[in-house]
Amino acid sequence: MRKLSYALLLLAAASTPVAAQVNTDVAINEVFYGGGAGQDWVELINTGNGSIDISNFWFCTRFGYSRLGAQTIIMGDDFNLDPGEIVVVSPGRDLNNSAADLSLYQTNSFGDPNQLLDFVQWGTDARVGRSNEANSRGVWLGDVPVDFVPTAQPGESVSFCGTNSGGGLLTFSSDLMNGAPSQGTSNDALCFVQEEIFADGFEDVI
Ligand SMILES: [Ca+2]
Ligand SMILES: [Ca+2]
Ligand SMILES: [Ca+2]
Repeated sequence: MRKLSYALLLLAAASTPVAAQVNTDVAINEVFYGGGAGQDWVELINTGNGSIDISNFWFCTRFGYSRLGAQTIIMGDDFNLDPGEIVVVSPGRDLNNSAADLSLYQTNSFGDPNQLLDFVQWGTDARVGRSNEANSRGVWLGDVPVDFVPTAQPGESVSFCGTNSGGGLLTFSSDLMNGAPSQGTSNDALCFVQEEIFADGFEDVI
């Protein structure tokens, strides 16, 4: 009996978790910035294979900061994202309607590029926020001129239609598209329509 208890003790010690690894496969999937205070929203998606607690992740836009866990969930159940799960949250401030950036950080060490997971900039090729960090991190191009998505029309959001996003992967402005919002659901309808247009155009050229 004593031997068994000792063995159980060893087992318990061996299975004690070491430092928790932060899973960072989370991406900015869509941004609606054209509203006023309290109307803008950000859609995030877990692109990885494990669950991710994003409550201590941060947004930064034009050097304004918001911790996700302190924000309102507009669509979705909580800040723990299962693989493929989408959540829509308030950015905690009025995102600029014509030109700004939005960064997703895994900590509040905003000057450290390694903490930056995803980034998007719209409306300007100037540095208005964290484009230097995004460029250093390799998630977005440009140390002035900065890559950027044209300003969306009224009522439109900007949706991610590319393949690699979040978790420190490089995305281009051409991976993003302005159009009808799909708040809380995949961007497939918008992205698919765009692919069809490209396909038709290609056929016409031939
Ligand atoms: Ca959840
Ligand atoms: Ca706004
Ligand atoms: Ca969407």
